[in-house]
Amino acid sequence: MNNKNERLAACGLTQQQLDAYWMPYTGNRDFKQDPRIIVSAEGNYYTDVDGRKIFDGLSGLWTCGAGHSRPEITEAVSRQIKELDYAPAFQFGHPDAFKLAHRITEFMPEGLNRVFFTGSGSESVETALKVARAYWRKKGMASKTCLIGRIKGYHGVNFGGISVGGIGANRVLYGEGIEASHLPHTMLPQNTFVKGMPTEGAYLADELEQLVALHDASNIAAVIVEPLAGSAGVIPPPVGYLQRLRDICDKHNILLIFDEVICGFGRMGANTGAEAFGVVPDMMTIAKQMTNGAIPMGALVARQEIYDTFMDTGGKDYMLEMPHGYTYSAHPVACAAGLAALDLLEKDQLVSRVSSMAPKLEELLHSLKGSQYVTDIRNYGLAGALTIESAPGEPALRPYQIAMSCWKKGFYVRYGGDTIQLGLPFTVETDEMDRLINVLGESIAELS
Ligand code: PXG
Ligand code: PLP
Repeated sequence: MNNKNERLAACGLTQQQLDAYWMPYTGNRDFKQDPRIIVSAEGNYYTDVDGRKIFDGLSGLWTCGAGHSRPEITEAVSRQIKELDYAPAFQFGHPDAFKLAHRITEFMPEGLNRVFFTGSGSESVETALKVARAYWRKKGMASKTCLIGRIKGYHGVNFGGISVGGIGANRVLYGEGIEASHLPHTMLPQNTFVKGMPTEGAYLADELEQLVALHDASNIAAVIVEPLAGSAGVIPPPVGYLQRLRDICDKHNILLIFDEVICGFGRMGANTGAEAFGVVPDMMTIAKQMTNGAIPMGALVARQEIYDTFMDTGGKDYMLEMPHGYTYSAHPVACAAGLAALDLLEKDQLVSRVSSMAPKLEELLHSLKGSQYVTDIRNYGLAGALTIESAPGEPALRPYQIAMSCWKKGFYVRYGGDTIQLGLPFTVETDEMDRLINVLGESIAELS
């Protein structure tokens, strides 16, 4: 169907309905001229309103690694919604919340064993930043408030997250945020086209010493980084970099937070980015893959000592130790989805499947080196990205054109900034990767 009105009619939509929806992170005007409407999904494929099967090259939005509509998850969700559709999260609990919290601690690196539930990655980040400040206050060090992020970091869209975030486009419209400083990013010119982790660049972590010299450690609460930067275009950490950040944080009594909303739950070929890169943070934010994307959910996972600090200084037992929480924290249906998603990850051994398929993605993706406008290629686990040389004055144009061409050819890939991003389903087959990379190559070749 090339005609927009035919397509709307086929899914029973009117122009007014199309207009009513203010779409997130979308070129609304472009979309509404030529809507891309998905009506169902199964395994590694979507079906669009034209009845076309489309390969899911980003696992949703980095959410659905186990593939779509897995019966184990949909059945757990339907069972739960029939039995317990909602339970208040404040002052009351339901069994699955405790079970999921415990399952998550088993999945985490040793030491991260207290789980605070949220409804999304953005909420997890706000929770982490608030806990970091409150932790130091509880310890009698109330001046430790400054938060340090990193250039190119993505930490969701709320005010704390965009303040520590380092993607200019996500900040400029919104005015003043909260007190934050930024480490430099780790994309060195000499690391272009490096496969996996670059060997050069650990020294960039030493910039944290400069920020400590500037602000003084007595004023710094925490450093937050994605172990591998996802949204900015899959930037793996240089070898030794995260370890060096860990060491400097320890030296100066600064909390280290890993934002693992993309890295967590298998994408790196290990349970977490922390495990893949061998560095354990003090707190970790998770979301997305946690429920295989089926129901919105996120969490903050903290070291016990952080939790205990709140418990030990919380006044009378019936008083709140931390006035913070969301209406949908530990939503019973989300908890059921979370438990089923973890079961599935383990039953199908999907984490080790990621590490066994990763070399193939690396080989195929890097075969695009030499294609016109491709100025860098990066990969780790089942994540990969291309940097595309800007068209004059329009850095986002070519990635958009590439992604739209792929969509027309039956492949969904993500475009953002000057990059094309892939986050393959953990269930991807080699021939699907072959076809995806071929189509990507064709779409790049078509650019004028
Ligand atoms: N932290 C990180 C590291 C993320 O990647 C968030 C926080 C925010 O999560 P919520 O659930 O509030 O969206 C994210 C989300 C992309 C893309 O294509 C990435 C995200 C979201 C949408 C698209 O790179 N990351
Ligand atoms: N705004 C109002 C008026 C509310 O009553 C609440 C929650 O009770 C919120 C915002 C926060 O909503 P949530 O808990 O879903 O983040």
